[in-house]
Amino acid sequence: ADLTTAIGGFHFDNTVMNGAGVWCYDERELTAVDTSAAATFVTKTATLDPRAGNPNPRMAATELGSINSMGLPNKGLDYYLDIVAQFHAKNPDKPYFLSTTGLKPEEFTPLFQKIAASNFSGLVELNLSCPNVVGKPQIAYDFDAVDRILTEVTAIYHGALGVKLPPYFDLVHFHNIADVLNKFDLTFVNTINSAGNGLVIKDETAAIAPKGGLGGIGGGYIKPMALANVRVLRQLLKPSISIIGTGGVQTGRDVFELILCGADMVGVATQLGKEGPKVFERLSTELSAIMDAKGYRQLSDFRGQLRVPA
Ligand code: RRO
Repeated sequence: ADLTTAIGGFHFDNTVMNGAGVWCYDERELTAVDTSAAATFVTKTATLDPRAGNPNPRMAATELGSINSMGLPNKGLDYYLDIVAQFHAKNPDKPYFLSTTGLKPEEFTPLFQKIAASNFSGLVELNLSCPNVVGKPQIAYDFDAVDRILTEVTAIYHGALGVKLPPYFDLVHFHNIADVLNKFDLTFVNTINSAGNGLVIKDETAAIAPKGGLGGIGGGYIKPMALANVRVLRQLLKPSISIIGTGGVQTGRDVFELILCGADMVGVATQLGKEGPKVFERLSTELSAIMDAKGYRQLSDFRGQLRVPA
């Protein structure tokens, strides 16, 4: 089957990629995703200055998924701008995603001035949903803050821009975030980040150390929330905003279901961490088999076509 897709004017030869944070920290990891069956990669979320992140242990995999409180460890914006430029030089027709965020309100302008001044020509994914920096709330749960940040950023940055969102759990909140995002010329939305501040216990002990054991939950635990967030945001966002669906993908069936809810591209994080970059080949093969069995030749044959009982 034909698994090609597009986001804005950017074309991709597959529909699965990594979710930010997994297999994207440095040149070695990015190269492994770049040379896999993945459509492309997104970098680890970059801050203006490099960060070490939270103390270990800060990530744990479980049978059902994962918990992490990495605390935004990254090599800094300059590193990722430089490395993406190198990949772009080798593969001029392959669009790449750069993830970034500010740690305080004053950082967004210098971040985007720097990106605008660089030769970056891919898509920027502005992470508004990191749950793990001590003392910092998840920005996208504050709708006025999102409005202020996007007003500021879109005034100085005119390249392709999207936002990474946390899961929403209330229909009023879906409307609130969609009303803000629809005011801007965004190219895409990526939904969902991990579900913030869960707790996993092993042997009467929290699985991770930071934040008293609390961390973002990923994997199979959050798939129903990912499906709902993709589905409802597809219904509420203007059609010019594409959707990357991320959350709980373990099989080609999960990729299929996110597309059925309206996803244009699908992100894989927890399962990529467990299985490594060969996961993209398996997911593509499984998705193709499902499409072939149903007689779907391309993703647009079923994208957004979820049926609901009458
Ligand atoms: O680095 C992290 O702790 C982290 C980030 Br920035 C994020 O967006 N989502 C997540 O689960 N962990």
